[in-house]
Amino acid sequence: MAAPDPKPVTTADINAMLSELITLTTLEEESPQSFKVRAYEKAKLALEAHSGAIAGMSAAELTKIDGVGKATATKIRELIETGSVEKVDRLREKYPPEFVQLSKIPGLGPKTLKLVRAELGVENVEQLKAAIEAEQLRTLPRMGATSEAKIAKAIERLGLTGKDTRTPIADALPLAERLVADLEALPGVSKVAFCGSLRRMSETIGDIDITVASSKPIPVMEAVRNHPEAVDIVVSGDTKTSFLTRSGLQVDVRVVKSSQFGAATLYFTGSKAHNIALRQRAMDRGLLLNEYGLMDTETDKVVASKSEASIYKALDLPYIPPPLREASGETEGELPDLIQRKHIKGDLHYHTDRSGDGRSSVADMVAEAAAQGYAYLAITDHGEDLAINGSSAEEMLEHRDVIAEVQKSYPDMTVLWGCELNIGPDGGLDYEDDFRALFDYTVASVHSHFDQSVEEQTRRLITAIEDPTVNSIGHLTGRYIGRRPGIELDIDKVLDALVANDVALEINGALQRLDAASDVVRRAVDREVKLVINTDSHHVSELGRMEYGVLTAQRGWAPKELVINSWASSKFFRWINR
Ligand code: DGT
Ligand code: CA
Ligand code: CA
Ligand code: ZN
Repeated sequence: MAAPDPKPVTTADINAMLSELITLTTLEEESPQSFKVRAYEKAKLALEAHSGAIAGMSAAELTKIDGVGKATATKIRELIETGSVEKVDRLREKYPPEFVQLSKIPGLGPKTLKLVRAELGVENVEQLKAAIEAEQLRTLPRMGATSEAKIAKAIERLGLTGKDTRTPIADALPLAERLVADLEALPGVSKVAFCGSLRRMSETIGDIDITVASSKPIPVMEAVRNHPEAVDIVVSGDTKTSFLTRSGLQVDVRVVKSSQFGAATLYFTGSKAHNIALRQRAMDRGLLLNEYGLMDTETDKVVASKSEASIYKALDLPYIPPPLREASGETEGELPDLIQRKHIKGDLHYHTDRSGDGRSSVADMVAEAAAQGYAYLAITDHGEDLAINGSSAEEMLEHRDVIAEVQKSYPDMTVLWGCELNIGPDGGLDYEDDFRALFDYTVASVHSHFDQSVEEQTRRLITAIEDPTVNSIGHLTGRYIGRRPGIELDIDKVLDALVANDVALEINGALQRLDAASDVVRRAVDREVKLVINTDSHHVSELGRMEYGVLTAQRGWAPKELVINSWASSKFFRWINR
């Protein structure tokens, strides 16, 4: 195969470059608040909010975008023209991936990190753990036994230990989607799917598994080895290649015949325990199930292999969606009438640029929701107590008029004037009670005070749930998967309060959050807690999160009937006005 032309640089590549530049510059400047870091961050947000094709723009055109400075524009052009950015390459050498990983540990800021490296020679997690064990961290200036213990706990919670390092789904899924698209574009490839824990919507991913259907595996393997994400080849054979990405994430790509694609995707999606249950079921029927197909053991004849659905059918099972394949009852007895993306009739946690962190206008956000075919929408900009991002009562009243004006253009979609209320440290909420009661719809969420005790946090949540102006609880724990642990709660007590007060529990579809988590959703379903699946969009590009929210709901076995934003308008409005 001839050397492929250099791949054109996409918006996703530019975004990835800027993210990396921000991470590396934070280390270099020893502060996330440094002028340079803030300039790159500002530019990244501005480019995300920009609708035009960035890759075709000149440096001069780029700097015309509000927020994009000359330094960023030059680097973007450098990436487009040469395929790399010299400054990034230089910083990468100074801060290898293993070292960058250390900067993700809460409590270990760039200044401390520099000190730990210079004084103790720590370059990676293993060495950091050794230094903690030897009680060396506490000897550094501004450090002590308490901060040392805090960092030790953070390492444990993030699972950042050598080979056990798991990647948050928010980092793995976009990469997998890009790889799948690139492989689909290869000649001779008929189907591509990512499988494994990622397809089952696990919160963290050990490695990415991709299955390709093609009758010509050799050139597919060559293309995989030459892929720009493949910085290190682990193994490569005729039908399987494993490589590492720059961040150290492993990707396994396997090529199978088109006729065996169903059996292969079923096998590599797992889970292992689900596979074992299916294989046992096959044996009970005189059949053999493996990654090539479902076979009759007497005649060796293939019973099913082309599609997953045909295999489940031959095993007398309904099609089991991937998020349920965890051997937690899905092959025994009835499945619920699961919520699906097509059932969703509205988004009920949705920001505009009225919020300090919102990046699209009311008109644009509403237009994008209408394009989804939604019947209703709740605009829930931040309440007044969220420093810098919130709005005063007066601003909210003006906002109501703006929303009412935009509403006129969308007769088929009801746009609600809502609010995302902050749950204070004691469970108190934004605004006066009377004012709060004016909103058409509210979602109340925790945004601060993450280190109270379980008892305090539980009380805090229940106080908010009992407030008569609260319709739903947003992102229950406030976690960022793999980055920030959420608040700790007595989940049973919180779920009981949700039922008693008829308040809905949000499943937030942002990949960093996926909060409430699927195991909490399943416990909520057992108690018939009402659920609501939202995107928490802050920009018109974020509405696709609804799919991830739905998959998380499925992983929690959520039936359609409990999901309030799958209800017809009449039923939904009766519920919020009850
Ligand atoms: P991960 O990568 O740790 O997040 O989790 P998975 O589930 O993606 O696991 P992985 O990548 O080791 O293997 C992918 C799938 O392949 C797994 O979900 C089920 C299947 N598989 C792997 N090893 C075995 C095995 O020993 N027995 C069976 N029945 N299936 C296996
Ligand atoms: Ca995997
Ligand atoms: Ca694997
Ligand atoms: Zn929000």
